[in-house]
Amino acid sequence: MKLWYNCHAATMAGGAYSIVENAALLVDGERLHWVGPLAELPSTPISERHDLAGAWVTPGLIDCHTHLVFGGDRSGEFEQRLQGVSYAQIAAAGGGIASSVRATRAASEAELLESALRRARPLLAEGVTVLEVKSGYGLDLASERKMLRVARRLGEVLPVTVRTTCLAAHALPPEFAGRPDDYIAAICEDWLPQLATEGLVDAVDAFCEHLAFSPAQVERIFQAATRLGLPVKLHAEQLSVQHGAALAARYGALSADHLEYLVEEDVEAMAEAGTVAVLLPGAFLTLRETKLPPVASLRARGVPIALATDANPGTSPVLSLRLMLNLGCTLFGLTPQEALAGATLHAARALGLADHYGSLEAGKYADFVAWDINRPAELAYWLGGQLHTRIFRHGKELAHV
Ligand code: DI6
Ligand code: FE
Repeated sequence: MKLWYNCHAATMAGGAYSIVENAALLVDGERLHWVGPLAELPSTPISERHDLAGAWVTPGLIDCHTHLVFGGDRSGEFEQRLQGVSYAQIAAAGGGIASSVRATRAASEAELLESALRRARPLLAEGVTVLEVKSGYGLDLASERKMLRVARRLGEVLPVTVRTTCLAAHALPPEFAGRPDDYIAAICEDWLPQLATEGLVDAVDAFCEHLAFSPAQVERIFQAATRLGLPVKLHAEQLSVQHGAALAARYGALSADHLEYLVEEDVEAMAEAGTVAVLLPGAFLTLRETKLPPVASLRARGVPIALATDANPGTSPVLSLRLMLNLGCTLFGLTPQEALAGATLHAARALGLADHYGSLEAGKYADFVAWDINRPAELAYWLGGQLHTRIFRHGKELAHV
């Protein structure tokens, strides 16, 4: 048994933000054996003792919504939008998601891995130990497979747990122009069963929006996922009311994400289903959206709220989850405590990993970060920069990433 002591811990134990001052952690191999006040340390043989010098310890951060794997570069679109060209105009001119699809199809697996590694490393360096990665810039079977394989490789090359999500229903590819229902059929009948058999899919997502797929089309995707025993999640209510969140809740979705246009009755559906609300302030900021997600109702009805980067080349070029803690507070009105729970405890639940990750509790993986800060609120307070940290994953300290 290894002991970490001389620290305070934001444990998230018992399903909510919670702290232990003058804490200690006992680690048995890859898992936490005990976490509590040092004064109550159980007597057990200890092989190593580590002094954390008064640090605050949190669970490893969890980024539960990213599109980290993609080819190409859309920083030129950023400049166009600054000149007043709209996201829709850029898309109509062949840019937007279609531009990432062309570049992703043209890139080799090695090239995609190399660029994804460059984007993942800064996330890991600030304490992310679990990362979700979506497909959705391939939009043909071979290219979706390529993206998901690269996502899996990220988890082999880097010290991070990766969950893969198939988002083939992200946009309509040119091959299916004018035939969205045929495209949905290809995903449901052909692609998903194959990709699932190949072990490449941990969950299934779709983009439910007037400029993407309708609730009826999304429902077919959800039915196919359910037949394959795969959990679902949804890009819902990002730009308009589609009642995607209620549809997701009906299918017991792990999460509904974005939610700026979420309506009251659908908050209730999410609460009843236990579906996590994943808020993405990076996309909100980048699109200069003004409609706020209904945080007060989510809170009032006890819907767990997670925060994630939505790292993607179009609407959220975000490489810092800790910055999302700040924006979750400043833009959406979360408290720093809610923000931290959102990037640990509730993010784990949004990935179906709550039994193993997201809090400092006996039996879970010993993924934790020791921060050189005075109060946990500092994690949401600083914009950017790199706080001094020691990062531990599965019981072992990471030298560097
Ligand atoms: N919502 C978004 O904001 C991104 N995808 C989605 O479903 C946009 C992705 C892009 O522009 O590349
Ligand atoms: Fe997204």
